[in-house]
Amino acid sequence: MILIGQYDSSFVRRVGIALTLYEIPFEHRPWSVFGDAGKIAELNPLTRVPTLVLDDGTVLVDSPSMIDHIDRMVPPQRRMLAADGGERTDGMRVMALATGLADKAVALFYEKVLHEQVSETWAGRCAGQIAGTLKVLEAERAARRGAFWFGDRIGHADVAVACALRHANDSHPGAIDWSIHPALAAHCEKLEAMPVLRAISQPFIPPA
Ligand SMILES: N[C@@H](CCC(=O)N[C@@H](CS)C(=O)NCC(=O)O)C(=O)O
Repeated sequence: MILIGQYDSSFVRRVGIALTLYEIPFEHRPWSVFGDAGKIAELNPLTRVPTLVLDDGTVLVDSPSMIDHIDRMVPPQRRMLAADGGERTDGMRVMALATGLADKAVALFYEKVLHEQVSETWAGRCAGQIAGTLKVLEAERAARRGAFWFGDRIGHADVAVACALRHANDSHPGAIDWSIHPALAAHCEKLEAMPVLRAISQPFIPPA
């Protein structure tokens, strides 16, 4: 299995973290969506990362389908998402809030660096969507007393939130006011201190 993309992408990072926690061997190719666009496009017409090449040559092109695939490679008791019921729905919902926030942080970054004239309408909309999602995630994490979002075991939702917020914070320095998001600050600090998050990590590199 080959995971393509740099770990400063929250989407690539969360897949790399899940593969590592599941002890699934994989090759990592830290290709850039800009510098290595041609090589990525040969595998993934969307020219995006993560791109995951499975052992049979199948190419997966977004992180939710990768997480779904690798979950099915491990026994049910090791999976980082409840098998069914309300906790599965909640896990999917928190993951979607986190990855949706990450989508908006990426969109805002591209707006700022790739357009000669930044659309203040679009930039303000993205910033508002990020702020609104942070508020919801903060309230939810504050209401949960467990070591992790859904109890005492790390799950995909925990990782998705930590990766999304690390990327948003690094790509938009100062944009997250941690003083008004103390539960998320504690969550991220705890996750980022884990050996797997320290290993699957890379400082943010803006497109050249
Ligand atoms: N929904 C996708 C989002 C992937 C994504 O937006 N990746 C960014 C890097 S963080 C990318 O490839 N951007 C290049 C582009 O969109 O052209 C996922 O979950 O994998």
